[in-house]
Amino acid sequence: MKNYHYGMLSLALTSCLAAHAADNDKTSKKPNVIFIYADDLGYGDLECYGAKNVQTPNVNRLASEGILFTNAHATAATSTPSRYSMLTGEYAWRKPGTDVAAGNAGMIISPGQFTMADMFKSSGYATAAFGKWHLGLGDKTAQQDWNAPLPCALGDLGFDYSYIMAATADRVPCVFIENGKVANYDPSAPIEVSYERNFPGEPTGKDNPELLYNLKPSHGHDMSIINGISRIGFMKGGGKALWKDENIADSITSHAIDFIKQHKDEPFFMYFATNDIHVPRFPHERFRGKNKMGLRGEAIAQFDWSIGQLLQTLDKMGLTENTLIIVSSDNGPVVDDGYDDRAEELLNGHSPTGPLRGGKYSAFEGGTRVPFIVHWPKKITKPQASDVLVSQIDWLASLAALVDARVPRGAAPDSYNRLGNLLGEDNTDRPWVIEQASNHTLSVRTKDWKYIEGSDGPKMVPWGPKIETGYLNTPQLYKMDQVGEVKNVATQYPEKVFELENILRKVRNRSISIK
Ligand code: NG6
Ligand code: CA
Repeated sequence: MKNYHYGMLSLALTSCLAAHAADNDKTSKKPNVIFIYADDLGYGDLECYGAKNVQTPNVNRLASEGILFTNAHATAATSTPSRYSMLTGEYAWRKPGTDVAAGNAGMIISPGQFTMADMFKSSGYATAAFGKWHLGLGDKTAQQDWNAPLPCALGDLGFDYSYIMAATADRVPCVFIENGKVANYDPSAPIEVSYERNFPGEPTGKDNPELLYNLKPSHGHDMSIINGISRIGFMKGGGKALWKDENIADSITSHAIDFIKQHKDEPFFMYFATNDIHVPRFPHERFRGKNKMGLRGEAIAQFDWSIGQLLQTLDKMGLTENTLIIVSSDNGPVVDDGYDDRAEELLNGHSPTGPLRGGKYSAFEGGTRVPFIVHWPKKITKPQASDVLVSQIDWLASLAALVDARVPRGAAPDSYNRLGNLLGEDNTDRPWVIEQASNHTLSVRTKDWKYIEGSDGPKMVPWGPKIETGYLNTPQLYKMDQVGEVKNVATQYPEKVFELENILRKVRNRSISIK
């Protein structure tokens, strides 16, 4: 009896100790990290940021359990430079060839560069990328053979696994690339791609508008037709490897879920870059007719659904607690970006930028101030909204600090460890943030001011989208205690203009640093 009792006690004790050890193990275990990187999602496009015409319950959940940032900035107002800077920690404007890339651009990040994925990998993480890439593939622009493994791809940049779109959904090739090879390759339909000339006999949106049964262009986008939608660039073949736009979110999401399941027992880093809500907006049937903003609203709902799927998977596997999730966007929003999807007429009072001026492409805040949410239940226990000034350029150095990774000397030169900001433990503003507009005009944003350097360029985006560029041939200065750039006060505060100009000059020539 006695023995039995002792036995029970010791059994209970051992299992208690074991549980404790497991607990310790769990607490010391590195968090999984998931970047959910939306495309063209504006500061005002999510319900938790004030959107009224669309429900985003899954992002709302992340915001209400984590930190919702109201003064967070992408580094550029278009995709390629923004992604380049975020993934390498180097401002894209330092490196030629980082503007919006064609679908047959060669790899823009060179294999020798240190990337976010290298950083996580060096710290023992399994790493993967899903969805929109838009940073080039293969070693030479326009020379890729899409029918064979590409000589360099994401595996050379630190990603163990990748299932991506070469560029954007509005650019050919319209196939997924899995680990550097066309996924679901169809040998009966060899793939050819050109951004210069069409292939004989292939229809285009321009010459064969009767074949555009899914979406018609409003400007540009009148070249090869895939899935009843014309694109930028020419492509031939593809066969069963060609994507269907309505299934893109499902494909990306299901591959990401598989990756989570496969790596549930080791720390993983996942770059989950959605196609939503970039054009062509063509979400799955099950989202149709459910939003009064039409396709653009439905694409936002689909974006939120993808997040819900990831969360459900993490919840089911007991991984949510120790997974750090970041939700953000590569640049600000645009309404008509080249397809006749009625986005403009159906806004129904919705403002994609919220109260901000400008939008995608623009030097104004709407171009680069984006939604930003950090969720990590184990560490962030006090949900909050934070107006601390932060930039995506710092993600690399900050997360390196979190996972104890060493960044090689000279790598990620513009990225600073601001981990305290991201976790809500330090609300000191970044002293300045640099933003790049689509014509390379740079701005310096501080907590209180915004300086936009003088530049050539029209007042409005000249090719279709109705967006103020923020360009002026003299320097502009705005007080940021008013939301959005209200009044240019450059002539009233010449010393302030000088001070911010000076910061920009020093950042350019790398003679300034911050803590
Ligand atoms: C523009 C495209 C636009 C979009 C953008 C890149 C035209 C007329 N417009 O050139 O539709 O693709 O490039 O967007 O072609 S981004 O979000 O990937 O930067
Ligand atoms: Ca974008």
